[in-house]
Amino acid sequence: TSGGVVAAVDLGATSGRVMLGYVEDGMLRLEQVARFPNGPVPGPDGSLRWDFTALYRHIVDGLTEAFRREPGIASIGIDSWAVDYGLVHGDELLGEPFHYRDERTVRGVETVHAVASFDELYRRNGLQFLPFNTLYQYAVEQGLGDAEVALLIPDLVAFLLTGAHVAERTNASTTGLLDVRTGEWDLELASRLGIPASVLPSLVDPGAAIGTLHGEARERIGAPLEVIAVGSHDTASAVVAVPLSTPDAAYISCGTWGLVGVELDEPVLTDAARAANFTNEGGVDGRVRFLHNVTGLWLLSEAVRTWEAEDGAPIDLPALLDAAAAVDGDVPLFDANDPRLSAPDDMPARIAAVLAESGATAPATRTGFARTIVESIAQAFAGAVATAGRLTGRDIDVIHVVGGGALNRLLCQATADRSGLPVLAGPVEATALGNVLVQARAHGWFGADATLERLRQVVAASVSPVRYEPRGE
Ligand code: LFR
Repeated sequence: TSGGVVAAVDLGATSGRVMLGYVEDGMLRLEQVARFPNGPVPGPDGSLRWDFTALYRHIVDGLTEAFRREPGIASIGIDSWAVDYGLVHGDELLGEPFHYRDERTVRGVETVHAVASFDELYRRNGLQFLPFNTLYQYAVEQGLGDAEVALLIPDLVAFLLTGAHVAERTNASTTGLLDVRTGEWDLELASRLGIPASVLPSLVDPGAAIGTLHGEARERIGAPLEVIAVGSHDTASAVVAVPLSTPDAAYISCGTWGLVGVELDEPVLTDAARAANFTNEGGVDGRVRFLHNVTGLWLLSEAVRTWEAEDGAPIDLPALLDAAAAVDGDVPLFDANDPRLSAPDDMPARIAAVLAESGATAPATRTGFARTIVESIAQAFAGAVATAGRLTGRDIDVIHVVGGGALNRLLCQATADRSGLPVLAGPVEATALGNVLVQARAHGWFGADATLERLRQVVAASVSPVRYEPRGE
């Protein structure tokens, strides 16, 4: 077999990375070139934004270093969190992109639902209700009319690098403006919502060539490298790299969020799926990511951030989790998806308030608190896995946990215990691996027409998941 090396830009809500991905003898290996922090920053008007300008600088620096280390790079692929976008006029980005946790979306939901009910939207776009879905953000977007084009974050990076306007399809599926049946823009819905068709770029599929580095990016990075579309929604890339071990396996892509579900060939748009708020997002190769968003490690990282601010010193998270694992007896649980827990700041106080409402008392120690958070996430994971099985008629027999959460042993064990199912944890770097795999396939390194199943064999050959057995009562 053949092989080579590609660069993957992978932007998460708390950090971004540039990686080199090597494919040799049907195996995959990643090397981290750059890692940089990310997170909400206050905008002018008190809004929550992303510091996209800084992110882009880190990306170009990282790619420059990647090319210096590895002049043989065959292409670049970009993925990030979903739904957020930049408005562009000419070469200019009209302001830093809003963070999906900004509260303006509340107004957007009202505006959109006055035109199209959630029931109708679900029939058209198949998406679970999340107040930050792009269409709600567009509804309150002042500058939409002045923009030449609106580009989702990975497409925005690709535009700055190459000059091309595209909308990669897996990520476009999270806007709410893509027809779930045809995979094309729903122009009728867009027009009813006052969204000009001109701001919606042409759709491309993972594996398509987007363009070649141009202008300043080409000068800085040093070569006319090609940018290739990958599953540019990070979750779509992560699902590519889940080494699904049985036909009825479920997955949890666990980072800031826990995306809990199964892969399907066709969307499920039943009343039951809508009521359970399950989403039909677009996957690579036209697959459907039928899943539910559970608030994931956000709860823990925000709590830790608050405690660190109180202490004025960093907290050793692995040590905290080890201590939390040793806590004896039951801890109180709360609903991880309570909307009051989605905004930043004061997470321990927010959780304590939610607990108090149900008559429970928050644990007095940080260790107890950490245990409560992890068990509550695991409980929500187990519930969503059971619901995914019920809604699809599948008898789920194993749960694959990928992403950073795969390193959290307490969470993996608690998920096994609470679901009664074995958990296979890993790969931790699923998102970057999925990004690399789709580029590698486009270069023909796995032979002509390699299927997703073939790509997953490569993952299975390259990483060994850690197995957690459920501990019965
Ligand atoms: C995970 C993720 C989720 C999406 C959320 C917001 O990183 O992409 O799939 O619902 O972030 O974009």
